[in-house]
Amino acid sequence: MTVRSSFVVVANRLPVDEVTTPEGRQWRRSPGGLVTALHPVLAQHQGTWVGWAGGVGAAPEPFDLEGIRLHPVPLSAEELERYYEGQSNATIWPLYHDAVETPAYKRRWREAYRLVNARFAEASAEVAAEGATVWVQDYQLQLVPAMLRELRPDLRIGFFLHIPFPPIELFMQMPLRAEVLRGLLGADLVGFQQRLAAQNFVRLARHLLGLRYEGQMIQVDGRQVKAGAFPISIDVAEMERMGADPAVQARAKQIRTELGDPKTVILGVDRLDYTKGIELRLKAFRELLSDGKLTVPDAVMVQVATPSRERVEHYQALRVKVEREVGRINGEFGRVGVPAVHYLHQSYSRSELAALYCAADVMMVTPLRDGMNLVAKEYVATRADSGGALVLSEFAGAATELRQAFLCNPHDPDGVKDALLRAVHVDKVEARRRMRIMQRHLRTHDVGHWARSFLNELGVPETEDE
Ligand code: GDG
Repeated sequence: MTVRSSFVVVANRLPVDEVTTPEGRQWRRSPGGLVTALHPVLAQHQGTWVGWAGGVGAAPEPFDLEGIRLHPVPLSAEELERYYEGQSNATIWPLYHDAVETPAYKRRWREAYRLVNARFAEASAEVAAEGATVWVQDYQLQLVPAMLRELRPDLRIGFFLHIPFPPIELFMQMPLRAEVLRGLLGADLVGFQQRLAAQNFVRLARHLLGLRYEGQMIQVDGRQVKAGAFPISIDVAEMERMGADPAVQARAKQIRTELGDPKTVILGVDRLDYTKGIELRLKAFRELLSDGKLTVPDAVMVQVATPSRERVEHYQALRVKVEREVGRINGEFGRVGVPAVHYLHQSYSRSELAALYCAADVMMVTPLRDGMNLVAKEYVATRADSGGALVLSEFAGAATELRQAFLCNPHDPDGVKDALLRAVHVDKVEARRRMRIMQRHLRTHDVGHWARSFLNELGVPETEDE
């Protein structure tokens, strides 16, 4: 029998990984801010999470894990290629990130997107109790709110977009534009990372569908749809704990030793994605070495580039470009046993990441466009010593909040070089002052605060934290 919940989260992925243990294959809760934030609400309402479990073909039966009901939605290999890699990650992702790579438009991708979104809507309709609240997440599922409302007009529906929402001129390129907009307008509340994105959305509603709006409230078929900004955050307490953990600190020290005890460790941590500005960061470092403003081995760079979307063409091309640049820098400025850039195309544990954050004098977060960028927030929260300096792109959502970072325009190479140099040479007292202000901000703006603000606005009663 299907269990019905009064609170349902719908996201492309379920927050679990299948792992092999001595007792056989088992599900384990995957780490991540979203599930941490939503866990208390889900647990309190005997909530259900609807999403893809990974793997293709038939989906596993619904199951319970740590007080949450998980309801897997199946994807075939072809759907994975067309709905996920195609429409989601080769059409919508680049388009919504200012088309920093050219979006590709394919009819069969759109058809698969529609079909898979309908499947998610049906699964959500099945598990939601009468009058339940359903919170749909992100760009892979933009058609779900309207499809779900059609099936279940009794539900309260929220939607949150984790990536930027583009200006009208860009959005208008998309062949599926009216359907996507109508899809989103199926929600009662549509949340964005930034105020500007919410404004883009309400203006688009008027431009494309002729809808009237006042402030951030849009009139649709006699209903009111509210748009708003809800900047996402991280589990600050957890990052602070890790930063203060003696084992993490010892590992940070060891990392510095392994790097040859340089004066300055410069760090980048990103999914290997063309929106993250990895190449331009490497170029800035190379030019500073070649100008003689930085020298190896006094300064070294560590770039963690976590493998991501490896079957999508732009990602394959990016990997080639980044690795060529790393090779060029090391060829020119490295010595035997002393590379200038330590490039790691691997995935690390949370505690190893925390140790890297603690080991870094300068953290470079230079996306060309980013909804928020959690790495920037994680770096700040982890620095129990209030040491380190953050170089941050103005085009990351995080720049709205982390004003004391060394902000730069990633499209201007001289600006990036200048911000990096200022961060390298900043006076310790000044660096600490900046760090402390940002840390104070994060303590009151963690991911729990994000979830509560959104759910309050949607009209869900306040829940106690676990
Ligand atoms: C999207 C939006 C928005 C990275 N490497 C490893 C690893 N990570 C973790 C980081 C961080 C997360 O992945 C990346 O989050 P970001 O926010 O930086 O970027 P996206 O993946 O693009 O996320 C973004 C976010 O959604 C939330 O709304 O901020 O703008 O694009 O938490 O620490 N984690 C582990 N090993 C790694 O090697 N364990």
